Amino acid sequence: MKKVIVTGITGQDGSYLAEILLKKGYQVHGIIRRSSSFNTARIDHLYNDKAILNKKLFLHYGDLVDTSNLNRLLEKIEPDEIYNLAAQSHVKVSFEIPDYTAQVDALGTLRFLDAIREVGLKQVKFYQASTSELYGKVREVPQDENTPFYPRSPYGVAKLYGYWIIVNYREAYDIFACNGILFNHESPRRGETFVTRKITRAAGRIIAGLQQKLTLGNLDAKRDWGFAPEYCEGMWRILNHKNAEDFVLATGETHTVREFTENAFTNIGIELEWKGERENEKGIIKKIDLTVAENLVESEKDKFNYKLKNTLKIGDEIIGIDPNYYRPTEVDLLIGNPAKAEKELNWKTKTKFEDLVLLMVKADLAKILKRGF
Ligand code: NAP
Ligand code: G4F
Repeated sequence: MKKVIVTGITGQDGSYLAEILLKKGYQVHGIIRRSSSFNTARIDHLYNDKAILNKKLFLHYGDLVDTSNLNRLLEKIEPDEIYNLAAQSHVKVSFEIPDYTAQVDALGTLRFLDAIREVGLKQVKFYQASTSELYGKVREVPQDENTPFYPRSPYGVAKLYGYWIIVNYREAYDIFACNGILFNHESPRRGETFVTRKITRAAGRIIAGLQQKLTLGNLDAKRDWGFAPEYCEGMWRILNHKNAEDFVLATGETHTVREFTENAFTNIGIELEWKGERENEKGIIKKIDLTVAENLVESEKDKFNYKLKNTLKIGDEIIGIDPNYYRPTEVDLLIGNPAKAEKELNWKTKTKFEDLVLLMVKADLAKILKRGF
């Protein structure tokens, strides 16, 4: 049985990757950090499975800012593959905590690579969660493995260090280390403060009568959004390619935050109309049909404890802008070219933009009607 270490296993990607690796027959060792309350919600379904926990899935405390612990874990586990997904992953937050972001996202990667060298694990393969944020103020459209980088946030700069230290250790010490340059990927497990999940959750809460308004920042930023589990399968393919190389994973399509918002609200029966400009812009209800939301989750209604209960009407202002969500430097346009991954890894996204929005809205609405919040 091959052994694998996954850092960031409690995150969106880590939870999907753990499922994929367990299905492929790996023994999975997840690194979790100590928190004052439970932080394992995304892997509880694995954690609570007696056939899996401490048989195929093992959890260890660890932190990317603690070198001694990384060495001990590598010596004890002797993994065949390592997926380094742990990060302070929020771009806006990285402007508030740039030093910590660099400690984890830049130096954390170095610490891990150096621990591999120190322990002498010659055969181990290392995946680094690189990002389309490296392209930042983009130098070409679309972006691929040869596009020059121009990061626009402390997060992007820290991840750029991570990218180059992978390349350097690969060339200097012959470590099988690869960067997956992944464009945005989302799911019902996405953190609630990233824009897609913030929108789909708010759509559910607004139609359920639990929230009056959604407040956003830059509506015109464009992102290449895909479905997270497909990208986690791509991570495995990158590490199981014959050569240690870097790959872009993306859909090749781009959409604005505004389009994402319009789509999400259409899925719950609300057609939006935009009025005003910049921070005075507002999203107003142009048409509303409550049966759309009811029909969306009809098949799950036996599990619900709550009912849709709202007083929404045409003309209500349900979206506003708060400049606090603007970033000091923004990444305006991301669109990836996944041709290399399609050709060499036989990897391709399946879930289209509209289907991604739909599945996220549906999951959030069902969750809200089950739990009541
Ligand atoms: P996420 O949901 O924010 O998960 C981040 C994970 O890292 C969590 O498990 C978190 O633990 C853990 N973590 C944070 N700081 C840590 C530390 N100091 N030591 C150990 N663990 C730490 O992120 P994600 O969306 O799954 O993304 C996974 C990786 O891919 C990240 O490196 C991200 O930067 C990168 N990436 C993501 C995307 C995307 O669109 N999702 C695109 C490109 C690259 P807690 O649960 O305790 O907070
Ligand atoms: O959802 P976001 O916070 O994701 P962002 O900044 O693109 O970063 C994500 O993708 C990267 C890959 O490109 C990852 F490396 C990174 O770890 C993370 O997963 O913001 C997307 C866009 C931005 O342009 C932002 O300005 O949405 C805009 N936006 C508008 N209103 C907002 C909001 N973003 C957030 N988080 N919250 C808002 O209210």
